[in-house]
Amino acid sequence: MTIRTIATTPIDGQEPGTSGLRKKTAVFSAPGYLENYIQALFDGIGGVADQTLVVGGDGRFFNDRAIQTIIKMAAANGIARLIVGKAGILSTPAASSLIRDRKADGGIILSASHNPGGPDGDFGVKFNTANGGPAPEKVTGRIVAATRVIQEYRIADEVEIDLDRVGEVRMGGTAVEIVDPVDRYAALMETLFDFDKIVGLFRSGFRLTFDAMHAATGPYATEILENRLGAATGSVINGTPLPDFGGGHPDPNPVYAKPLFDLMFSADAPDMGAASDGDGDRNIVLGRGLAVAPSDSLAVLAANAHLAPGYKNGLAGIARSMPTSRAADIVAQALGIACFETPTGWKFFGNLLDAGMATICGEESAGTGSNHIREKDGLWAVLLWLNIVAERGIGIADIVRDHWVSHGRHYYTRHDYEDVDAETAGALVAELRERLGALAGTQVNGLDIESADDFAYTDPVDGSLTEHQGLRIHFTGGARAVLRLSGTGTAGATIRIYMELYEPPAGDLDQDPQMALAAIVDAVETLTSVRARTGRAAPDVVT
Ligand code: G16
Repeated sequence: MTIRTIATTPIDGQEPGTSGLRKKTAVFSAPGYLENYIQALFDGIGGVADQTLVVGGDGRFFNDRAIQTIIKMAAANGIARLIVGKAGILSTPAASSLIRDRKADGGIILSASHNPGGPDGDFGVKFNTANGGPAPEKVTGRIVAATRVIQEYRIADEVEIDLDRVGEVRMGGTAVEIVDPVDRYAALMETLFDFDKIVGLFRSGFRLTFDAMHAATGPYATEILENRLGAATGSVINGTPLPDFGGGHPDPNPVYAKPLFDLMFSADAPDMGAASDGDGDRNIVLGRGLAVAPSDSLAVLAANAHLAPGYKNGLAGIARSMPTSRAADIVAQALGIACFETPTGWKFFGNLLDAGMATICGEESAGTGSNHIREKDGLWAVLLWLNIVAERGIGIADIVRDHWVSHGRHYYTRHDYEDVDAETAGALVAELRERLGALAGTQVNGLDIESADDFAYTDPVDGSLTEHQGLRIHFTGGARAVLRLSGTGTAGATIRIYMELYEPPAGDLDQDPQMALAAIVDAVETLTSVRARTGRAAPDVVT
């Protein structure tokens, strides 16, 4: 094997955000960009000689070429073994599971998640550690440091590997193993859920539409839902992964999964609708005429998890990201277990899961998962919902309403202002941060502010401190607003404003969330002038 050592210089801005390094595809595919980052990644983790890494991506445009480059670079850097998803495709949950099962030293996941793909879309690279979870900040910090001093990268001068052929080939001293991940993942799901019970549900005529959005989950969903569980053929739609996701935006929210939402609110709605995102870690679940808010989904799943065999002994604890509604806290309180509040980013759940302090985790951004892996898992959430429906014998909407009746309802909404000029967004946040200290005890639009702060998190396991994770404004009576900048966008800045209001069980549980939260929305506008400053009449996305 001939190894070429190519001289290079640092490239600005190779800094991972909430979930890996995400950039426009054109940036990632420019000569040397991916190579620089991959070499810095290898250097940052102390080299890959004699290691085993898992590699795969969500199948988006440039996925295949990027994997060929990574294989040649890993071989040139002396790696012992690469475990690569067939056709270069691995859903993020499957990658996490593979890293753990095969006791790999880590994995490289190529995905920009829910962001659109294609030559004009986005691309991303994420590094996961040996526990199967996203690298913690101390690891990404070392990778960033390596990007700033890189002087050369190493790449093997070899022919490309046939990624479609399952089996093992060699590149110099490196074993390159191409695996089909679907069976292994399906087998893991069979250990957690009562497949017979769910088969019975489908036999009784239960109808499901699962929108795989032409992304990574399609093959797993078809195998598990249709082939193993007996959902009617055609229950999985858009099941073939495509490099441009069929021209769609693989984000399962009301804007980008509109056809599914329309179906579930139509007269011919099936019993359950669900969708996952580009790399299969996010999910949305809908009943007839009801989209389950992701924060509610976490709470309902946690409250009912004991109905599934994998969780029959109960939960050790629940964890949610700070902007996620506090519906899960009420469940934890009722169950007598802890509820942890972490910054946004699945990486912050890793330590809690590893330490056995939390069993189920979730986020408002349509992510839920458990200690079976170290990533959120879209299909897992759908299967847990199915298992719960099969056990309880009532529909999704009834389960959610029943939950509100016993625990109260957290009205919740997130307003996103996308592609905002980065300076404008930064100034808006900085000014509000400056004023936080003076807000407590004041009134805005007739609402009393009880406290306001800038969220900081001390990891209870390793004691690490993460600051500036979102500005919180608590109103008297328990309502709150949170404002932060997204760490996953690739164009300008995205301002996210999260608002919630708790209605106790005896209160009015059937309001439209936007109506219920209108006063908080107005108060945030008064405090920030976000619409005027961004020049928008309304948010771009409302969840
Ligand atoms: C990633 C993270 C999540 C986070 C989400 C949104 O998800 O893993 O923890 O909630 O981004 O982050 P932000 O608000 O910073 O844009 P994914 O599915 O994009 O990998």
